[in-house]
Amino acid sequence: MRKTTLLFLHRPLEKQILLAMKKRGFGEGKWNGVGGKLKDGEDILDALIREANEEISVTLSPGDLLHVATIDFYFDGKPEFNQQVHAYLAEKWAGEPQESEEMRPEWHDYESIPFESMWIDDPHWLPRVLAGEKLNATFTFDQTGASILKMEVNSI
Ligand code: 6OG
Repeated sequence: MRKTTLLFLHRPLEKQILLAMKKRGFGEGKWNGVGGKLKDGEDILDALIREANEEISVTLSPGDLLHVATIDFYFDGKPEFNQQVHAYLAEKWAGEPQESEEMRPEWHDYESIPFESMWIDDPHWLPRVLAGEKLNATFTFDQTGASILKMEVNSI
């Protein structure tokens, strides 16, 4: 399955997470972390560091990226959308997050994450990783991603 990356910057002491509004492409109109597909020859950390720089202009060191979840997403009847998302958190970075053509970043309190404008899987795993858990999960969506047909979320 195709691998993609997903990274959330956060400030654990202030209990704030940086979400970015996706302005185009897959997931347009949704708040999410930053990330995307791996380019030829890249590993997951290379791709995450590149995407964070392209999408919100921040610089990250590999040692500051904490792997928090591996999530297999299946779309019923749309296998071309299937992807294995490698999700990370970072609480250290260089630079101030900036808007790009693809993403508009904004800080949100953990208590008021706008789940109604996010992928519908997010409430099932994001609060758990923010609370310190590491997870393996599988979600099966309908063709459009509007409803979850099956899910499994396990602590590792
Ligand atoms: P590009 O197509 O922009 O990469 N992604 C998902 N994130 C969440 N929270 N839920 C999902 O449920 C997702 N499916 C994909 C991974 C897509 C970006 O969107 C994430 C990538 O960061 C279905 O290159």
